[in-house]
Amino acid sequence: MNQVAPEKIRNVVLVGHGGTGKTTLAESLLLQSGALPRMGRVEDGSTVCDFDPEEQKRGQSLSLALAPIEWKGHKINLIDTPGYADFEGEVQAALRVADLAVFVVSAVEGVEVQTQKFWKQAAKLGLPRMVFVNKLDRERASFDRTLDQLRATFGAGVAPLELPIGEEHDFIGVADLLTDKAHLYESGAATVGEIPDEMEAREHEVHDNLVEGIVVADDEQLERYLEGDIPSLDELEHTLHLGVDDATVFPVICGSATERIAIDRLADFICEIGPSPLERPPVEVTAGGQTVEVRPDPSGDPLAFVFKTIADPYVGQISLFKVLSGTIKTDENLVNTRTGGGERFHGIFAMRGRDHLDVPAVVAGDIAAVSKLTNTRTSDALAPKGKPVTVPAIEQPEPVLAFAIHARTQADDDKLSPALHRLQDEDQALVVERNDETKQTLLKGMGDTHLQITLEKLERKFGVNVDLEDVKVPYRETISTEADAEGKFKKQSGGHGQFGVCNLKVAPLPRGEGFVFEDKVVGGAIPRQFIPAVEKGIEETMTDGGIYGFPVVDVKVTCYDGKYHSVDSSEMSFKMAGRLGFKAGLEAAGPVILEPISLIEVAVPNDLQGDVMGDLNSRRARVQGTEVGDDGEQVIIATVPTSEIRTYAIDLRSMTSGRGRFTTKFDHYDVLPQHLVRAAAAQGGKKRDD
Ligand SMILES: Nc1nc2c(ncn2[C@@H]2O[C@H](COP(=O)(O)OP(=O)(O)OP(=O)(O)O)[C@@H](O)[C@H]2O)c(=O)[nH]1
Ligand SMILES: [Mg+2]
Repeated sequence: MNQVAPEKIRNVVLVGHGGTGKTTLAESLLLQSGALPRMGRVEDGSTVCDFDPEEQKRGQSLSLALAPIEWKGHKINLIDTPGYADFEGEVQAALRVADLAVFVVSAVEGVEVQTQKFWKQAAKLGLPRMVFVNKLDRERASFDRTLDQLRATFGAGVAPLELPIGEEHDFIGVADLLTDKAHLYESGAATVGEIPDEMEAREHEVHDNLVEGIVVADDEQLERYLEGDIPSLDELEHTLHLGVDDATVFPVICGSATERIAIDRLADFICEIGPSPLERPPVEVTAGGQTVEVRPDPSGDPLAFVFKTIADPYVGQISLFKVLSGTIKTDENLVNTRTGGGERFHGIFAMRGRDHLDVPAVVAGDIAAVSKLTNTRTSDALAPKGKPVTVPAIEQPEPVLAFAIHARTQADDDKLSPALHRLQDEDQALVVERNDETKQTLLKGMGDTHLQITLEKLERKFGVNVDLEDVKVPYRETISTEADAEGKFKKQSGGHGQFGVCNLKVAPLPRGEGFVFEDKVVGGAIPRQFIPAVEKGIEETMTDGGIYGFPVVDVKVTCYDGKYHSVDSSEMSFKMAGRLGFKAGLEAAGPVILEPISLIEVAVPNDLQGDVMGDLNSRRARVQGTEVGDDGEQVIIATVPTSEIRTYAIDLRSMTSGRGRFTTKFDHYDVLPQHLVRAAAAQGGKKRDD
């Protein structure tokens, strides 16, 4: 792969809803640029970018993939991304290192949910955007309908640069609205000619709209235009280029990835109107407590930012990085600014799908890969010794779904934790948590597909088999009334016996007050040194579990009397007496189960508010109120039992076809309604005949 100067680099992320044709478009661009002998197909798993077995099996992308191409003296670093909601983390990473986002939209389905979400994320980063309307060869494809949706969803900046010639089976090419020329295609090869007569009127009308749309971005040009002096093609392209750069103009072009129509034009537009890394605002990093700006200067201090980590079963760890400054050569020695540890760039290479293409060096603004860094992970920065800088980490979406996993065999268990670490290295959206209270290992992620694939990778890449369990609810228990109880521990069957008796009063405490122990023993009924043992026995029982087997909370225990034996009493006997007395006290004081209650905020479009509210009510939720969200959607705020929302991520997605999102956090504990006690108690493992 040839090295080019930063001004000739284009870092382009292909982004959009699942199935719009991003991977196929990357494939088509690779073929068009001569990087491939023939086109692979998603359906048979033969594309460059979907190289993971899980991707091939499903016919969908699951993680970002690189596909660099050389085009007319430029290097276009294509970054293919997954469109499915579970893999948003991958899109976030790609958006961080791209300089241009090409939104792939299907001319059949139009603007879909994920496309809108990713657009907002790109807008938040101020990233230049353009749209490729794909699948115009398909039945029911409509460019006009799609363009209307684009304008309605993304606003006035949407500027069509082309019109399709023909549609559905008759789709044969595009009309360029700037040059007024027709580009007709046969197996990817274009012939340029005049606009077909039947299109001329429409083409001229849209051409004029486009020119107007462009000149408004430049006062001098607008003035001349109003005086009838039409700017030249170069001037228009330059103004368009500026509008794209500052993310105010969003060009729309069109084609078909599978029919290879207008793919060359996409590559041309990327090079001609897309920004190079030099045209993007400098990256803000922190150095010595100061915020400093870093520009992609090839002669500057080397600075690499790792945006993706791959756990390759053969090569080991591969780190994908963007050079933010300087030039990085093979065998470069840099320092990981998070760990302070040295890292040597043994062999750097360009990654195209799973293939490694040797590169001698990587200049500022470019993207490449390196294997076997010892202790570097995604979002780490590497800089020269003594020049520590911190680059803002890639934001990761909060996990919304948890699976509880259990290693199938001891052998699996031995391998489980290191394997999970490796998977977390390559998948920032995956969270592994050990819940000491429910004694479960939880895998947390963005959805059921995300977690299912994690399990498949555990097995395929690391040979670890696990079984799924229900995620246990961290119930607690407490008491509802006061009661007196006696704990008697007596073992006097020859030899050193055990004897201890304590009399306890148990009483409920307000929620959240925990545990209070009161010593009201008088007259040495229990020798002073044994009273802490009573308290200890009670505390152990509270941790180990009460009547239902759940941790006990919010209880006051008063020890007010007891009996002891001068020989047989010991700390042990009074600890046991404390345990027994406390258990009996709980039993007599109206034990109740406390269930965790979460605070949930659900953001949904107005038209779905009723359904979502109704569904929340059916989950025993208490709606606190609603407010209007940042994007004008309705945000429902409610408290809801945590047990009722264990699969809410899946349920909300199907209820709202992916248009809803939610966040939750623990809020408080509340008494579990009686009719649910039996089911909950089954989890605690202790039955009580209520
Ligand atoms: N007719 C037609 N089909 C297309 C075109 N582009 C892609 N497809 C088909 O659309 C389906 C999805 O294509 P992909 O390339 O996997 O789409 P994607 O956007 O990468 O999907 P995700 O990876 O799931 O986000 C495949 O069956 C492709 O063959 C096109 O221009 N015309
Ligand atoms: Mg794909």
